Amino acid sequence: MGNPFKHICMIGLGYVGLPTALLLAKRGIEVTGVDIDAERVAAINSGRTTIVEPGLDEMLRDVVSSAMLRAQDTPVAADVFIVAVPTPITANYAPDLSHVRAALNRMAPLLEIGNLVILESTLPVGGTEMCCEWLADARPDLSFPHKAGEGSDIRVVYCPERVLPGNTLFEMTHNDRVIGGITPACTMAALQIYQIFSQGGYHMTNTRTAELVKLVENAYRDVNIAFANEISTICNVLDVDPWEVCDIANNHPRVDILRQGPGVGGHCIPIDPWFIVHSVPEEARLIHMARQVNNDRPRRVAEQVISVCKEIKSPVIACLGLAYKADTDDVRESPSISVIRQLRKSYSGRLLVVEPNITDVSLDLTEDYRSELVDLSVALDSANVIVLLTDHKEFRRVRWEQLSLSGRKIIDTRGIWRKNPRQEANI
Ligand code: SAJ
Repeated sequence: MGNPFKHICMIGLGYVGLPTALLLAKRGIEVTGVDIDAERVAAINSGRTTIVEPGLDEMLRDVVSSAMLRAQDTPVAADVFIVAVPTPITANYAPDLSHVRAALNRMAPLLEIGNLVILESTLPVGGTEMCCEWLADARPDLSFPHKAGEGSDIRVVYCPERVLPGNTLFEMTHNDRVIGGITPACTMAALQIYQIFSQGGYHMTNTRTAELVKLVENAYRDVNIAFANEISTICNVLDVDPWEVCDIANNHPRVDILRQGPGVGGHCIPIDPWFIVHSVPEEARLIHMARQVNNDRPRRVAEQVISVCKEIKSPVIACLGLAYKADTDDVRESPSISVIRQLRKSYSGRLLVVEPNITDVSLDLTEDYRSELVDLSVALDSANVIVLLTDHKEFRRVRWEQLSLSGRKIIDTRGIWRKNPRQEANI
């Protein structure tokens, strides 16, 4: 039996929606991609991506030229609607579902009996049922599975993405999928969609379990990174090299500590644990504490840089790396920006920034923080304090001899230049 779903409307063409749309289109499914960002829509229709991600450009050119993907700013009627819009947190660390709600409101008038709605945006536990309520309010003429069960007119599923930015296309085709339908019929319908392009396994469950699995995965990573960061602080007090401690401890067959760093960035790990904390604040003590430990890292890095500057007559600081992690241009929630913001509270001298993946930085960074975006060579020539914040490949290639000018201070928050570990300060 062929797949009954011929036309998919993908709402949100960002880090998750665009690659998913491409993989479906590449396998012969007609995809209409929807995004409220007019520039992004125009770029996609002309075969250009707005994201640095291996393999994406090539695949986009391919599916745009074969007309299997078209982007526009409004949803269209389709067999399947996939929602992949951001779910940030509010100023009070509560889940902000406003983009999801807006996306559902825009597509609700287009829904027809037999449609499948898949939510890929990260949701708090209970979020999928809430989405069903919103759809049901907008379309009282249709039945939805949270009330109507197996025989509902519309099927609704939560299927979180779990891909690692930087390796998105590979992980999207090879990672296991968690599919949580409101009913088993919903789950089985979504399975048909993911089987079009995914070669990974499938874990079929209910929506609440799928929602919590996604949050737990990111909270687990956050707690492990917080542990590494706390070990680093402890080592600083005890005058022990934290990298060596973790390297040796990780030789134990049952120890696997992640790496300390300047903090945790990106659009997921610094955000998703708060969804758990918000729903069960009394119980989620460790998860809450890990967030606090990791959020505090940029302040500690900045404090250390300032203390090092006091040992130098005319300090010129170069911060290497703005992106939240290696070899991307993604600066969302980047700890590097927090470090720069903190530095500017007490340092008024020259501040250079090197980010090989970005040619144009925001005005905020250059004006509010009075920083200069420069090439790596300029930073290496002019700075006497080098702060490594992101472990981009361009920085990994720098040789120790290029760094270790006499009197120059080096703060390597990622531990990539460990030729002479004792010269690096711990945080
Ligand atoms: N980091 C460290 N030390 C480490 C590892 C990471 O400080 O040992 C920092 C990174 O530098 C970065 C942040 O943590 O600032 C997050 O980076 P990441 O590579 O750990 O994760 P993301 O945010 O790019 O992607 C995560 C992944 N989640 C897990 O690995 C459990 C990915 O699979 C998810 O799909 C993604 O979040 C998401 O969208 O939820």
